[in-house]
Amino acid sequence: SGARLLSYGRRPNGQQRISSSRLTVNAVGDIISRFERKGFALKGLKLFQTPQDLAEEHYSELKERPFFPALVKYIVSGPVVWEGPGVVASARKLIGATNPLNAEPGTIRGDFAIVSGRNVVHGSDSPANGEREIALWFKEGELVDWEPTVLPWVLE
Ligand code: YYY
Ligand code: MG
Repeated sequence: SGARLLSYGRRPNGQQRISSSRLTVNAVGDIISRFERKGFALKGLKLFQTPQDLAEEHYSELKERPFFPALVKYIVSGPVVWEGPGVVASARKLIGATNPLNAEPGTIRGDFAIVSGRNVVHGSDSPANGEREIALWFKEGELVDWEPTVLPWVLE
């Protein structure tokens, strides 16, 4: 459940986690690099065939929308978890607007996508939703408890 994962690992004050999924694009390394070079810590990554019920639960708040069935089919590849201060808002800036035609060049969707239905990456929209999604995609012990050695040079 969410509560179990919320207490997993050591998170200094001010740190948040975001779940970012969809790895099926020919730019996985490039996309992961963008979060790494910003300074966020990679805490989890899985590549597997996403069960339909997991995809439906992940996007449950969108189930009445016309694009829901297509979206559920598109979420096929597995989650990534990033940790750092302000990571939710910051990652959503790195990711760019939902519609890639409105996403600025330099953002992931601005650089790698054209249509909303293939906008390459997901990003949780709040810290609480990040934790909800992480609990859906990962079991206890599947996130890695580590800190980058450069952390003192990234965070004061
Ligand atoms: O958080 P974000 O991914 O930017 O957008 P949401 O409004 O949460 O929608 C989730 C997902 O649904 C979006 O990334 C693509 C898809 N979608 C779509 O295919 N067509 C739309 N008009 C709106 C969203
Ligand atoms: Mg969203």
